[in-house]
Amino acid sequence: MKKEQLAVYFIAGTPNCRTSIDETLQAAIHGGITMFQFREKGEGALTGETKKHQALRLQSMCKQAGIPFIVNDDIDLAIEIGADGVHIGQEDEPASVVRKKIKGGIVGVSVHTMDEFEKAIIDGADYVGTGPIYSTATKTDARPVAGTTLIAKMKEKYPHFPIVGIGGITIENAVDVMKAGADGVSVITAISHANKPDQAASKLKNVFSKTK
Ligand code: 3NM
Repeated sequence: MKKEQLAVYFIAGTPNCRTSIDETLQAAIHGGITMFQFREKGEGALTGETKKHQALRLQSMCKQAGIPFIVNDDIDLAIEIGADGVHIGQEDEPASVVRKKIKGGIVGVSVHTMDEFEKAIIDGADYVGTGPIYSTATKTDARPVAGTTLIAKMKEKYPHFPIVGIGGITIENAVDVMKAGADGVSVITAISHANKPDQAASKLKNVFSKTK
């Protein structure tokens, strides 16, 4: 994958969206997001065939737009529908195992310490997401707020490895995440709860363009 694809990385599942997830993603694509992750979690989350059909609709929108479609956690679904990749956390199967299953696809890993970061690199991750950078209400089991210090340290040691910040990122604070060295920002609320998700995505893209 190219680092530039992390610039504006939108994540969503149906419970995160105020209107339909299809409309929200279409608007976000229109606004210029560079990558999308289907993260179907929480109260009211779809399962089974309904989840699969939702995934297929979103995948097709991403394909048309030429942006990677990533599935959160559900490796079997990702393989079944031929997603561009998966994103896993520390509680999921080890990245080394997922790397083998997903073959040439993108493997993203959530990391919270330098040790987890270095292990993800060794295990064959293509990028890491680190957070929560700021306070977030979206992930109930999020770790303590980390700020941007870890991103800066990670970039100092591995300047070329793709890193995206996540957690509580907004149009206003995205600039600090980019300046700390992140290759992009991952957001749920900043786009999915925006009155105009297309404008929110486009503003985040502008922050990226001005800092990189
Ligand atoms: N992972 P929002 S924080 C999915 O810290 C996720 O690893 C996090 O949502 C981590 O942009 C988070 O609404 C939630 O804050 C991000």
